[in-house]
Amino acid sequence: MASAMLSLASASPSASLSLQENLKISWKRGTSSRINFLGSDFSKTKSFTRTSMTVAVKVSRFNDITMAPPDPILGVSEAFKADTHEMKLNLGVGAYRTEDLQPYVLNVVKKAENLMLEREENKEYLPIEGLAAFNKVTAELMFGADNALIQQQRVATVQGLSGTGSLRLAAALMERYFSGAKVLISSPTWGNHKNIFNDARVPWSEYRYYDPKTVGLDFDGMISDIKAAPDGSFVLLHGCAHNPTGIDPTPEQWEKIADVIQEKNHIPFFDVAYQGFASGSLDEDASSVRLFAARGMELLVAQSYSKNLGLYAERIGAINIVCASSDAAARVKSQLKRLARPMYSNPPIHGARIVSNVVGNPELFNEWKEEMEMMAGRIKSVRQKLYDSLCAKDKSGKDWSFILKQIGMFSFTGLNITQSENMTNKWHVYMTKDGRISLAGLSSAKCEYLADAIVDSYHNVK
Ligand code: KET
Repeated sequence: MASAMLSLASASPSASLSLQENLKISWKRGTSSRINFLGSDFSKTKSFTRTSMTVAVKVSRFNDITMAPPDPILGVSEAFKADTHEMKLNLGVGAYRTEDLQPYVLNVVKKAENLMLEREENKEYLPIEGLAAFNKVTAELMFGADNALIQQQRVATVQGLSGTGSLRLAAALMERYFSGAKVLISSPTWGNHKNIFNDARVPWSEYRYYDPKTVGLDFDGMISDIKAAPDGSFVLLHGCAHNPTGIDPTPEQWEKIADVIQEKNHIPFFDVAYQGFASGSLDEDASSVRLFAARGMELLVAQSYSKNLGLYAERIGAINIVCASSDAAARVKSQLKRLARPMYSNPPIHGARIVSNVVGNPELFNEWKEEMEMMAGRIKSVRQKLYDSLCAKDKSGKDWSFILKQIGMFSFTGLNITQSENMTNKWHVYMTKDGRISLAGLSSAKCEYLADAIVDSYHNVK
């Protein structure tokens, strides 16, 4: 912190005033710089009469830095923690909770960690591209172990700092090698996408996705916006369980999206943060990516194990870039490593070992699938119960069936900002301001309370 020794006269609002007068003015004006004399506050000094001396004035070099706003998603959890109301409910961040609303560590994760302890594995640095066993199983999980792409070594896979870090690394590659190309992102999308591309200096624009009238997909809008984009743009697609809407294209619609992307020579970029969480099946949730890959298209896929293995804080995921040849894949991988090295050097090992132990071990893999079905099933059951409660409580005839049509962790309620604020201020239900609620943070016991809050906010707040 900057601490400049200044003569009092030069630091004073007016050099002709006495020290005490100067101090009074300075306190009244509420100046933020604290004036210290030999380490003690002037405010605590009772009698001080000498007028000429040198004092230390702390002048921050960071004075021009303004306070950043809280994060629209992670900031919600901070506000929730500060609330002491007994009915408070955190439906902000997409993180799975048990029926008792407690965080959940999967049994397969505990087993994988026990294996790691038994093997007394070391903590040496990983290579820049991450743990080889992890990269192998993660690409297999995404594309299918028997996919020819893998045998042909056409996938450049690099372990990333979960989904976010993997997206960010790909964005850095786009900025370096596709200068000027823009990325199309859905409207709406996960709040962090725009930040990621902004920080990487990749230009973006939006394509239509959500239609508030039908509370469904604006498929025609989406297709025409993708068509209208300059040839060779990147198109960011949510592989499954679109965040925040919970609305995914049908398999037929995916085919048409792939047609347009191919016609336009665009590059599809999948963000897959919820594999297994949409349908309960890992393969089914990878089908959009596999459909594009089967057409021989070059594409990018960012993966995350935050949700499906509950490894939120381990920061484990990957970026996969499918290339037309193994040669291109090797070069792309080398450049991803080159970008990663000065950014974070190499990735953490703990989560990578957990994933490779679970996905690479048939017994644990099957157990994982069962646990994932259990988690996805719990979310489906609270979704149904919330819908039933809304229908029972709301006598206005409003159709709430869109809640049942949405999939994944979230429900996009259609509540506007003021209504969402009412949910929090009056009902202590914490959620993002776009009207999204995380059903993964809801218990059956709280469905009725939540339905009361939604009905009140929807009908009594404009
Ligand atoms: N993509 C999407 C679509 C996404 O929803 C998230 C996280 C991520 C990537 C990145 O997750 P990571 O933990 O970096 O692998 N979404 C939840 C948490 C967050 O905002 O960070 C959320 O929307 O609540």
